[in-house]
Amino acid sequence: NDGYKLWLDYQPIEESQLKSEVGSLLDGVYFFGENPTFEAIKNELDLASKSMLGKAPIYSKERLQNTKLWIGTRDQLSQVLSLDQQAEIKALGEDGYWRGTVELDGKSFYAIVGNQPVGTLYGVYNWLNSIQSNTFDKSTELVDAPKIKLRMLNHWDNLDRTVERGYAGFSIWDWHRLPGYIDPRYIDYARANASIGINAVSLTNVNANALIMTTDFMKKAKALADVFRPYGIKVFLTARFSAPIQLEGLKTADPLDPEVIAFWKKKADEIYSFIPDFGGFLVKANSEGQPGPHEYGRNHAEGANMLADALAPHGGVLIWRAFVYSHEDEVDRHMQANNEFEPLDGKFKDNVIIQIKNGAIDFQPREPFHPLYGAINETNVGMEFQITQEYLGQATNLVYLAPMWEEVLKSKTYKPSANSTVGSILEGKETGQKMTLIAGVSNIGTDRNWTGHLFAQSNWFAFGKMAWNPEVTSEEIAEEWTKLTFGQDSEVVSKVGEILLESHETAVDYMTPLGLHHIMGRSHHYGPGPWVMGGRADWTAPYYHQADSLGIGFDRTADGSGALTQYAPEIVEKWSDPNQIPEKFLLWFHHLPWDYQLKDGNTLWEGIAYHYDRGVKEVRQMQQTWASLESKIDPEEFDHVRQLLEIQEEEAEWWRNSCLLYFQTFSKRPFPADIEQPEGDLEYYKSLRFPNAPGI
Ligand code: BDP
Repeated sequence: NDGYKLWLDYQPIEESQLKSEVGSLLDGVYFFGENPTFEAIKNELDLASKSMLGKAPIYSKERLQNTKLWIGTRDQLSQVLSLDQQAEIKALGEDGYWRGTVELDGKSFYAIVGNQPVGTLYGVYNWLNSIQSNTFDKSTELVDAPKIKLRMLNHWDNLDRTVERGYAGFSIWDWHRLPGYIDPRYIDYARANASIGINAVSLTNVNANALIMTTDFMKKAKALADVFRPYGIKVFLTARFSAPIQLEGLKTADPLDPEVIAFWKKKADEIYSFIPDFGGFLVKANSEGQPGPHEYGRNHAEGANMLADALAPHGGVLIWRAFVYSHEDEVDRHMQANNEFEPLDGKFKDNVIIQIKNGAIDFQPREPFHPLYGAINETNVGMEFQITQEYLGQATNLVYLAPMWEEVLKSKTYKPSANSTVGSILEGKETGQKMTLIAGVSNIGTDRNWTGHLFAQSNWFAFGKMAWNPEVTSEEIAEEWTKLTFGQDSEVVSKVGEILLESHETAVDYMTPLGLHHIMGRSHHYGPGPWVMGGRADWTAPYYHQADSLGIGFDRTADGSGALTQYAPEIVEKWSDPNQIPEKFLLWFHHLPWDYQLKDGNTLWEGIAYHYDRGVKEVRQMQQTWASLESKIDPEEFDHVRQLLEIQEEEAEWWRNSCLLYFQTFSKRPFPADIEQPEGDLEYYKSLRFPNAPGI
């Protein structure tokens, strides 16, 4: 098994009651009506049935005779569903579905019903999933509906097929052969996304290339949109703010200039002529050198609203990123997004969403939630997670990210109300926001298994599940993914679950424990680089760790940079006190002496050393756990993960040795005697260069 089939590999079912029950349902499938989404469902049922049961489904032409399984929409089934059932389904909204048994004239039928065809598709995937994980029970009714409207992948794919921060090969979009050639992989991609509820994709890098707005590329994007449509997936593109200058030779890209306004309106009209259900634009502006409204003395709202107006007549959405910071600004980078966006709250058009990263710095192994959550409440906000592991071991480290996302989603913001959490804000519960969004930076590429590391598939999977329901736990998702990927064996399920659930804390331990951050290698972010100096201050490591002879950590309290004061008073009060702040965020907000006493009685210096050392030991534990499953895992998959875990062990040691030897030059203290003594020479670690590190 090379992993290509992802969680949709539909393992054969052993002889059992489940097998005969499912077999009998698939012997009489009736579709209420025809449409492209139902064709997609048929395709999935064919694949699943052949693989799980060894036979093709039988489709009946008549809804009563020889029929067991009904598939359709609420409208289509209105004559056979009770009024109560119809009301229940209607309440689920556009993407919701119901599945259960319906009695008619003394016969019972199993029905999968969505309000729209795409809801039916989600219901079918959920049903197939319950069969694979052996939880299908015909007598229980099941309803489900997403809590977030736009569940979106952001590809950082360039038009030359390189992928920014991509670690799984090249871009799966073969722009050169599009629109004429439809790679079958596009369909498998759409199936995988639909099966976990993802319903939007932005195809191109946020560091955008204006060429995507040319007619030729629009035709290529249209070809992809046509493939994705039956699967309920909308296409978005990244818009480069300077496109009017680059493509049309205008003198300016000023958002208030009539010619600029006309340019974008014309572009939007043209895109919609190719893709009538086009999602909209995703924009990175005035960040890391990208063009934007600031060049013309305009603010983010003026820039975003101009593009939003161009999309509005077509029902499009403008997603504007809050990832902004400038090195001319002397202020702590942590504070810059709030400084720029809080004054603009309420000034954005209704079809604008501000897409905010989970934390204020940049997808670190662990970050406290971004202080913009709860701070702007008259503007639509959406989440940006990073599925690709830019700062989390890239393609070689096994790190299940769902616990990190769960931690952020469950964080209490105390704003706008006492019980607000990041998740409740995103769901629109706090402000009544209707257009809700959770986006994730994709980890997909041309590698046969899509994600480079087999276990990185779990992150794509978990992202979809959490975007659908931000209240689900990482533990539930881990179990589901494991069963779908490796089967039902209880030892496998529990041991893989252990590996998954401990992997994030493990990575934090050997990379950035106790709130340390941004100490990775320069620009490629591969491996440790706590010594990285030179150039922009906020691109150096000492800017973030602030180690000196007295101690370590970034003082962001009111006495320091003041970034902490951007949070709600409840948080400010607690986190300002090093004894009350959760230790996982200690050095994120405090500069503390090397002998500062931690909760377990160790000094800060000892604590740092123990965390790094534990991280390495935890990786070895993961190796052992994996090794114990050898007889139960497909040999190809087993060996793939075994080899990568070996690399991960070496990299964890590299992290530990580098960081501890480096920080020791400031702390001037010995390592605790009971840790594995960091070996090697700091100069050696500093001299390592990785000119071809991927994904830059
Ligand atoms: C950082 C990446 C950079 C991205 C940037 C962004 O290092 O490649 O362009 O974020 O999100 O994480 O715009």
